[in-house]
Order: sequence, then structure tokens, then C-alpha cells
Amino acid sequence: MARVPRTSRQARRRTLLALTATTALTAGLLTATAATGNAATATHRAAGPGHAATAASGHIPYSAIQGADSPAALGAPAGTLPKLAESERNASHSANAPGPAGAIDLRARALRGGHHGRSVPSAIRTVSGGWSVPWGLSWLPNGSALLTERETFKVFRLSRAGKRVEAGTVPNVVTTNGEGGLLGVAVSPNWNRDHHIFLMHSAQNDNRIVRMTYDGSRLGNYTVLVSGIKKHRFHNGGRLQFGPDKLLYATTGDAFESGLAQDKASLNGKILRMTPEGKPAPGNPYESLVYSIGHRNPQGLTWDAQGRLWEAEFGNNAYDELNLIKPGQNYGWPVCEGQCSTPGMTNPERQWAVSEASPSGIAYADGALYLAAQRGQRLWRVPVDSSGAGTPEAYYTGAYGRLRTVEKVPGTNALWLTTTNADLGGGQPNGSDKVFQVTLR
Ligand SMILES: [Ca+2]
Repeated sequence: MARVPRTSRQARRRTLLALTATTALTAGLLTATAATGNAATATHRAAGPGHAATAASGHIPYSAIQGADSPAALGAPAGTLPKLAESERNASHSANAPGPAGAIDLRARALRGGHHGRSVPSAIRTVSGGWSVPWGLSWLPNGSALLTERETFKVFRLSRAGKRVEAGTVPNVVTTNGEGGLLGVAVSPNWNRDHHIFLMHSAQNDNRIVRMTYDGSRLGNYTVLVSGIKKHRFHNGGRLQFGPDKLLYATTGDAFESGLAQDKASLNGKILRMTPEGKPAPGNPYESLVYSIGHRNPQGLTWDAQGRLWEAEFGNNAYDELNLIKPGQNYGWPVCEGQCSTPGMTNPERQWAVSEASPSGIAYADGALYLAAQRGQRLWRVPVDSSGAGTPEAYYTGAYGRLRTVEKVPGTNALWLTTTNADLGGGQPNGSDKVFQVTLR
């Protein structure tokens, strides 16, 4: 995507907000104001250099444009949009220092604050900079990762040491100038044998799940597995993950047609589960690709040590959700946002006010779930055990901007964590996104 001068970016941002707000008003979606309550479970223990920045800057309403997302924070008049707080930029720059100098030992604070589960984030360092909206992240058997960039449509290999090599450009991808583009990536569990990788992306007329080959150096053999998933400027879902069952799971957004989420025949507003050939997985509840229904804009999937599937989902203008996913269950949207008492709807295990979370990626590591929050600009840690999800704790609040994707690093007690600041929602230049490593101790 061509770099846009700052003044132009700001103009586009305002135009986008105004347009979307108009749409939302037309749809009657602004009847509720942004929720402030029900975050009692959230402990705002700002463990990290962003503490001061958070207190100084507060929420960033325009971040609702992307990921946070859509009509949520659009009650604010376009003319009141603040720029990204300078204090946050400074805080973000402090993360440029790699290695021990940039690492902050948070463990003492974590212990003082008390925590459930086992290890906690203890240090963070930059693995790689110069990215523009990295979105999907999946590990190769050799320990490197493949990452997609949403707006350049490129796939890169990134080594643990931070060496980045371009693998190629995925064909037939289009931007939606919003939340679509090149999204999730999942490396085949049999990659050593088949060299397959799976990608989810927006195309001219739909969202798709496709397979390509990656032989270790180049991409090839573009093959469409699932097409016809409705797309929209926003609400495209996009996460791909292989489960412990070696089946491919995908999250799809409601494409701004909330009714699709309750339509079992629609692929939108769902979690899908499929074979590596893109066919309905054995045991799916409706003999289709659909695994669970009633989702708005889910972008995070992970499995815990007990093999339970957890999902992170963007709410509308009240509550974001952490859901425990079981096949055939209905997670409520648009009848319910967050917890409700409507019969037949499965409530979230945890929920947050959208200003504090707006979670995209989720990962399980060492007794806890980690959620990367866009608008909330923080990493949520939620301990889990056989009794369910414990009390969330926030890390790095405001320190690194909008967080997109978090994945457990294989073979070591650490996470990789990516930002989404180089887009309309973040307002930062191309190349300003980063990949961090978070050490857990
Ligand atoms: Ca729900």
C-alpha cells in the first residue's frame, strides 16, 4: 500500500470515521454509549514502561476504526479525534533497545501483586522492526516463523534471531482499507512432508481460505480451499490455527451483517473447522464447515494444556469476550453482547469493556491465556485451570500501541507479540510495527 502523507492520513481517518458513523447511525447502532462498567475483574496492574503513558493518555477513540472496531467508539465527533499521545510514542521508542538494556524485570511487581497460575511476563525485547501491519504468525518446524503483512500481501520468514526474508506475495489479495487484506497464516502440521501453508485473505468478491506451498524459500501453487465467505471493510475475522486434532480452524467475521452470525447456513460470524483439503471436518455439528455460531468478529484461537479451545472476540460497543468454544454452541451475537440470560446462548468466560481490550490474537502458555489488545493497547494475561478462567491482569498498557497477534514460542517459555500501529487506526508510518519477544518467568 502506498505510503500516505500524514496530513492526508488524518483527513482519510476523519472521512472514514464520519462515513462509518453515518452508517452506524443509519443502522441504529449508536443507541448505546460506550460501556464503562463490568471491568471489575480486570486488574489494572500496569506492569511495564507504559504505566505513566497509560495514565496520561487514556483511551484513543479513533482506534475503533480498525480492529477495535467499527461503530464502537464512533460516538465521538470526528473533529475531536486526538492524535496518538506523544507520551505513548516515547514509550514505544523505548522498546527499540534490544537485549538486556531494553528488558524490564517485572517479576517482582507481579509477585507483589499476586497472581494465579505459573509464570508471568518478566521481560520484553524487540525481535524485529520495520513491519507494516504484520497479522498472521505461524511457526515452521525449524523454529522460524512465517508472518503475513495485511496491506502489502507479503509473507516473510523471520528467524528467532530476527533475520527477515521475504517469501513472496500472495496472489488475488485485495485490501478493504479497513480490516481485510492478507490475514491469518497456518503452517501445515506435516510441513516437512507437504510444504503446505494455509492463508486467509480478502479477494475481489469474498474472503477466502487458500493453500500455497512454501518450500523454504518461495511461495507457489495458490489453491482456493474455501471461497464465498462474505467480506466487508470491517469484521473479516481472519485467524487460522491447526488444532491438536490436526484440523484447520478459522475465524470469520459477520461482515457487518450481524444476522449472518445466527444463520447456520452462512460461513460468516462463525468458527470453522475443516480438513487440510478445506472440507467439513469429521464430527462437525452441522455436517458443514461450521463449528460454532453467534460470533461477531473473532480473531483469536488457541488451545490450553487440557486441549480446550479458547477464542478472543471483538465486541461492538459494550463488551469484548473470551469464550470457551464447544462444537455446536451459540455464542450469542447479535442477540447478546457479553453475558446475557437468553436461553440457548453460551456466555463468555470473561468480558471487558471494549476500551480496555478489543482483543485480536490469543495464545496459551504455562497456565495462562494471553490476549493482544488493539484499542486497549495492552497484553491481557488470564490464568486458566480446570475450574475455568481466573482474574485478568494487564501488561504493557499503552507502551507499544495496538497489539495484534500473540503466539507461544515453541520450545521456550516465551511469546512473540506484534503491533498494528502502521494503519489508519494507529496513524503511524509504514514500517513502524514491531515483533517483540516476551519472556515468561
Ligand atoms: Ca458472545
